[in-house]
Amino acid sequence: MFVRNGHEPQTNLRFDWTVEEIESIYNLPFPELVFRAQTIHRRHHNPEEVQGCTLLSIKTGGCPEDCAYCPQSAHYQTGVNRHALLDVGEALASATKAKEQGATRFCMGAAWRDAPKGDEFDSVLEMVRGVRALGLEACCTLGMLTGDQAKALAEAGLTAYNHNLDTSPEFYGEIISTRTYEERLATLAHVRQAGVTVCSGGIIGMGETRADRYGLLKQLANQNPHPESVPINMLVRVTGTPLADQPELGALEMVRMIATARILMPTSMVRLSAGRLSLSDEAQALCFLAGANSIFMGERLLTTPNPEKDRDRRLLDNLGMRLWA
Ligand code: SAM
Ligand code: DTB
Ligand code: SF4
Repeated sequence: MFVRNGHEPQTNLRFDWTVEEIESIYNLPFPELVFRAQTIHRRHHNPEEVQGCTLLSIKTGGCPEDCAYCPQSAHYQTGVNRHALLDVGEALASATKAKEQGATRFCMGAAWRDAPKGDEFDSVLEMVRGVRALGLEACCTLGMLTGDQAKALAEAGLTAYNHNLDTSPEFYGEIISTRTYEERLATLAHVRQAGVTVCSGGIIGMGETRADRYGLLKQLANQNPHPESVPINMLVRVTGTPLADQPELGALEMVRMIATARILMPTSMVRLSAGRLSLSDEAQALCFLAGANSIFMGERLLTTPNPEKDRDRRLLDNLGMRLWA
């Protein structure tokens, strides 16, 4: 009945949203916003199901970039346990466990500025082939990619590449100084050209204004095609990072962000990503009503905690919802 995973042909969609239009959607009266988002959601997705994804940090910490939110940046003292690239066997054991727990997508993250050349990259290709052989979707996030690296990942069978724009072009410089917005966009173009689906989203709660959230959504929604996958993260405030003391953003802001993303990008997967530990069951239910159709499962995201599997099972049971089988 539904074409899953943002693979529906993107016809009759718009790629020319203005900031004013996005602002007027984002600020609709809450019942109207959620109703519109849910109406669009039901046209393209099964509202009873969410996709379960599992993350694995295949290379942790010591990253040369200075992303102000990130526990893995070498610029900040966060106490993260650094480790070099995992063995292929370890990564695949973790993917096997993720599958047993109901995940259908396995995402491998590495704290690199850009994907390496040589043996390490070959190991990542091997991991991708192994994850695909388990029957799972494979996603990687390895930093910036060249066109050739994107092609090699495509040949290994990679389903999606995650590379977030994080925030608006205007606010970006407050958060990251070691690479530019244009470099991020260039990597996304390489991924697209290689025929790998694009996973790109951002983070809210970093001290940005609502206008910055509209700006991020405009960047994402005016790509043609839209990113097939749009992760919306709520900042996980990590001690030692410059954003550790940011005031907590209310959950309703997350719901507005998700609903607006759903309205602008009807066929994409909208992923309720980091930050679920700070959301109540009721807030997460509102996120699903607003069109979120994926969660990260398992007790750990990359380096920070995530709800335990029993809590998620109870949540979905209580809502009469289920994971993709
Ligand atoms: N190093 C690669 C890169 O930045 O492209 C891949 C790994 S990086 C950790 C993946 C994404 O995680 C970032 O783009 C960011 O959006 C998200 N992220 C990192 N730390 C976060 C935090 N504390 N809270 C929410 N999201 C976070
Ligand atoms: C995304 O947008 N969120 C995930 C995934 N893509 C790679 C990562 C969230 C990381 C949260 C901080 C951590 O656990 O280190
Ligand atoms: Fe490095 Fe990625 Fe963290 Fe930025 S978000 S510091 S690039 S691991």
